[in-house]
Amino acid sequence: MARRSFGTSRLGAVLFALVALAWLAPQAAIAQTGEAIGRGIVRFEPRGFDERAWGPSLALVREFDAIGDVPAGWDATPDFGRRDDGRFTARLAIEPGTSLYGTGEIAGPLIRNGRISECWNTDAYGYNEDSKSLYQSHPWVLGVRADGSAFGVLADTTWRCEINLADGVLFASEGPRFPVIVIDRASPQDVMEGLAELIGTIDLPPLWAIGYHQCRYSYNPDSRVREIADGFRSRSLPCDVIWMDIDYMDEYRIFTFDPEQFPDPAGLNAYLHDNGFSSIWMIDPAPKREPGYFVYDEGTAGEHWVQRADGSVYEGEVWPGWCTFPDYTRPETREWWAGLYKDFIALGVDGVWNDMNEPAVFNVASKTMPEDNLHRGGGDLPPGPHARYHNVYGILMARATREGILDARPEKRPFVLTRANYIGGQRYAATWTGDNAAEWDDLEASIPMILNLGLSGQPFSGPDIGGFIGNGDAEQFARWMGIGSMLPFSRGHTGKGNRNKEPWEYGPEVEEASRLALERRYRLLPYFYTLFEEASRNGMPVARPLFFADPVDPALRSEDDAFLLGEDILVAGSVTPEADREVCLPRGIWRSVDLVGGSDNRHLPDVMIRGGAIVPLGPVVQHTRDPDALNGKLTLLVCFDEEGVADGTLYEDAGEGFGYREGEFARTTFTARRIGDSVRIEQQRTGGTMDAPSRPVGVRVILDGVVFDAGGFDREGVIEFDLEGVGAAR
Ligand code: NBV
Repeated sequence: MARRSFGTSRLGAVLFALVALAWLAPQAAIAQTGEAIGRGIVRFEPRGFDERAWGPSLALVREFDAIGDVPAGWDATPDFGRRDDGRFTARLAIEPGTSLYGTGEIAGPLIRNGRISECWNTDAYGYNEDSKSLYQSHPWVLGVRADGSAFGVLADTTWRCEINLADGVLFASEGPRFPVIVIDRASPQDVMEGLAELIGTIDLPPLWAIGYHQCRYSYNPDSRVREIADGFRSRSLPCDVIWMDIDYMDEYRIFTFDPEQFPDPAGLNAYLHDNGFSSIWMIDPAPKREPGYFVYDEGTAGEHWVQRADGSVYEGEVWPGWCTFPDYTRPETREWWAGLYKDFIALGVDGVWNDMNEPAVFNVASKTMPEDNLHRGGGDLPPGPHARYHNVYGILMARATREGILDARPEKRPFVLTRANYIGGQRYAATWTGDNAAEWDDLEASIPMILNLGLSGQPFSGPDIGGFIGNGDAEQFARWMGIGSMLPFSRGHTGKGNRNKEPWEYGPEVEEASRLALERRYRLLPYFYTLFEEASRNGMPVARPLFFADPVDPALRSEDDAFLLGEDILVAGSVTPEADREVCLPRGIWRSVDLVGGSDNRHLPDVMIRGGAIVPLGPVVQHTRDPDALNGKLTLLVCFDEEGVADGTLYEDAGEGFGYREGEFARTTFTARRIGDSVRIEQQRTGGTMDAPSRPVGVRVILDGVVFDAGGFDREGVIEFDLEGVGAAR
């Protein structure tokens, strides 16, 4: 096993636990009531919970009515209480052998037993595993018992909330008494589906958003953006998106463009589109306080700003200097904010990046606005102090942004990336793990961070590949590309003043490793897209922990140097300066596959397929605007189980737009059987009304150490061939 300095120190966990136990100290008990709101889902309320003052849940996708009493024999019942420090608590005891996960965006190891974190959205520049709060809040814990059955606990509060896993699961929240929802089901997967029933899922992203993204703080002027785009194409490095960070703005005024450096944003977007790229542009929440600047003037006229406790407009310092902050709890303000995107999107902007929306404020110790600032609410949301609405500032902003993009361009799927968010926020935006550093520890943390976000309802996330802070080195960068290209959101990014971190900047060896890494991603695109579609239906993470393959195997519970993509692909690479690694594999057959050649490249992780799986592969394309991304040759990668059987699924649609909601998609199930040397694969349409694209079909069979390639098939009926007849590819 790779040595890990970022999260497995036993001593650290024990110390944490001791401190945590001290905090658990005397607690006054509060009685509770519970009611079933779904299959294996019970909502508990502490006595004295004030439903009317509470308002609607911002986590849940809708209100849930009771469907019955707490089921007989239910024992996942929390105890409510009040701690000495005044915080209301809810605590669920756990059985020995229970492993805890989730808690949202958190650095450190995958397994969270013994850890304490706090839901309080924080601009956590340069965080590490001791940082108790990062940018997002997910008051949610997934527990997996020794027998593989699982439960999940959601503290349905937006207030600052400690998650203390020193002794069972304890939530300790500021603010009023809060309800808790417990899911108790047969497996972690089943609990994830339950969570999706409660908090919803992602909307299916456009295909281009699943490609590789290239960013830096900042590519400016616009000629540099073109140069980067050309750099990818001239070197045949696949890439779908180029990002514009804050320096495109006119002195950091949101919804404006620097007249010297970005005089023609529409022209720049057209150039990117012509070259197969999409463009994403940053929008921060806080406009400059400057009479005459249209965003400030409109917001002032509409009374859209967050107020101080005394009712005056709150002002705080951010990039443009003194700024005002939209009060996204107000429906009128969200509508106004959404409307600002109309002209912006009309310039050919494909996606929006919301940063700094914790909200981050400069030159104050709290790094955010005063907790007694006033949000006026509206609609169902009651007025309340910032302490109540702080953790949902980001989700409300992302929601309004998404609605704005959709209004401006109703025929396309919106893409929003947000830094701050709240549980349920995957409904509106994807995310990245903020300002990490170009350190090995941070590369290592990338995997468990993405896995725990996935286990908290956010399947679309990734780290800054190459590290935001500092330079790192070539070896580390290449490894990060290898791992990062396999994570759900795959974007290279780095901070101002750092060395250039485009894949070609480290010399030919790293460029070649990066090319192979990116080609792997594009080859796996049909599989990734199928997984995203699944996530959009049932909330299953795209990147999953190894214990999903066998929740009963205790050896898999802490494995976080490797991860699964869906059920069928396992990615295991070294995340330390040492090239060797020892990963604990789930039982059954797992075979290494060479997706694009060069699988022995020492920088790249091992990619394995599960025995019993068929994984759909596409051709390597440079970007998803290439028609071959949807129509090019489909290769069925087949790895038989012990019985000589394998199956898999492929989801296809237009890659854009909403036709899929009316059935314009094709879901195909492939079932393969090997008898002696002969292979027979049945293709069966199992969903959708769209004609399956008439792409040529090939089959690659992975046997123990031998690979067979067969081709010339089409999308209909049965595929049959003889292994002897096609011969071994290698
Ligand atoms: O907009 C600049 C950066 C951005 O590149 C980064 O990804 C964000 O996390 N932003 C933070 C603000 C300044 C960071 C020092």
